[in-house]
Amino acid sequence: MRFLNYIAGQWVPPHHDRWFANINPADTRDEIGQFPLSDAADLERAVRAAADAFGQWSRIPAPQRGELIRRAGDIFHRRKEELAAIMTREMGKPLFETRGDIQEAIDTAYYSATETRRLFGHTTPSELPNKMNLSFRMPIGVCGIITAWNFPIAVPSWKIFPALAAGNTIVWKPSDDAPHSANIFAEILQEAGIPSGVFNVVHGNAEAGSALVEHPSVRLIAFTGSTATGKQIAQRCGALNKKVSLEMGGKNAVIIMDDANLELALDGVLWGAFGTTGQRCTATSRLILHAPIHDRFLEMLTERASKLRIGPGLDPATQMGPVINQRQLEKILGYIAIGTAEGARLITGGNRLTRGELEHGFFLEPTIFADVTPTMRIWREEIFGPVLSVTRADSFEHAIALANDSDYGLSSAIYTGSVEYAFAAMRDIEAGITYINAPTIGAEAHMPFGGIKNTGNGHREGGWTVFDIFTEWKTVYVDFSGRLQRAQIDTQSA
Ligand code: UN1
Repeated sequence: MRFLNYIAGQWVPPHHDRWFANINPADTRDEIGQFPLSDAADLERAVRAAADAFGQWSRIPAPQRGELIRRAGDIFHRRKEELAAIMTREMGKPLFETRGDIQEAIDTAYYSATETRRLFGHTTPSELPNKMNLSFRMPIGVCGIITAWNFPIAVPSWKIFPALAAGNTIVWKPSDDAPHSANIFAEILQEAGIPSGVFNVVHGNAEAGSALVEHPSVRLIAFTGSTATGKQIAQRCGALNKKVSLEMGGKNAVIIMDDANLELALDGVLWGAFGTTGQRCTATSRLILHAPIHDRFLEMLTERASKLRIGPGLDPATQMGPVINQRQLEKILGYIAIGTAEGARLITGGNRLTRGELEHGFFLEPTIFADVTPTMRIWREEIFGPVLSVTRADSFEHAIALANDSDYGLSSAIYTGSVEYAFAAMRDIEAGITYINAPTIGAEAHMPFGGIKNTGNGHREGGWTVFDIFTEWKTVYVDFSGRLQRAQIDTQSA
């Protein structure tokens, strides 16, 4: 079956007759369909449609745009089960997780819809008499959105709904590992009544992504994906003077102190490290254990990790699904070999799973390395798979130093019973997000989301802060004095 691009409210084939296959990672014999391998000509059509739609869309009163976004949230709610199955089939995570992914988009839709009645600006006193100062948010224009496959609906929704709420139009290049979900997104926005051309989907690989970045009418790029790709995009956007917002990699640490509730910490580490098969930018990939509990916790963790039920995400008994594709499977196995060669101690997992039906998918064992040191590559580099690197800390200060010994800074967590440790960690951990007695995953739609160091470039999606990405400020001075008033000059002190 062939799926199409969504441009100017129409479903259209790619300009050149080129297609790519979308495969179920749990069973590679199952092809979901062929999707357009679009090029610059397809992008040209989509960007033109978005540019043409901008004038009218941006002038619709924001609360009316919000009403359409709210409707989209309702339709996501109605189609949740159907869409969860589509997502699981194309990207592998279990159904309970894909349902959560859609819920995050529903939450974001409702949040963005209500924000259209705020979008607050500031008014300030003027330094001159009979003059008024105000400021408000303006939309930017055509926004280019490029996203990853691990949250095929939630993460795009973090960008799409606020961008629309603010009055922008969109061209979205979704991941070629989760294109079917993107088409459902388009169907839902169409049904919700988002006018033709306001929202466009163009499928493809890096060629399509780069045509989007390069297009002169695209004023902003919002990207979620790898740090390597994000940096390349940022360089191009720098050269072209485009606004760019980047959500990139993570190497998120959990600290467990000796006064922690270890059962609680155990559940949190398992969920953080092996939820979504470790394929989250917020996944727990480093574990720092306070020396007095190190051996005991490692034992508890190994036992539970080795019992996780691995299988196809469509099977309700499955706790951890496959990884996304062959390339990623090989990359993760490569890191496991690197960890062993670097001298880390492999305490569980490490292998591909091929028993029975699993041989047709990209299944890996949950893998844990102990005695990892901060110079090792498995400590420093984002693996994006079910691999956890564990180390030992002699003290709280040592634990914080280890957590901060990273080139990334997205999420982090500490498990402790002590107010002193908790508050010191909130202050001292270098990361955009810190959880106290909770795992590194679990961001909510209405709070800022993003990270420091190699994770981001200073922007925050989610919550009110996302509007700093998708708007520009207009400052307005209204002088009703009827005469020339000179700021700074007429107000000089003697
Ligand atoms: C991502 O991995 O790109 O907090 C986003 C979480 C999710 C979002 C993850 N709500 O893990």
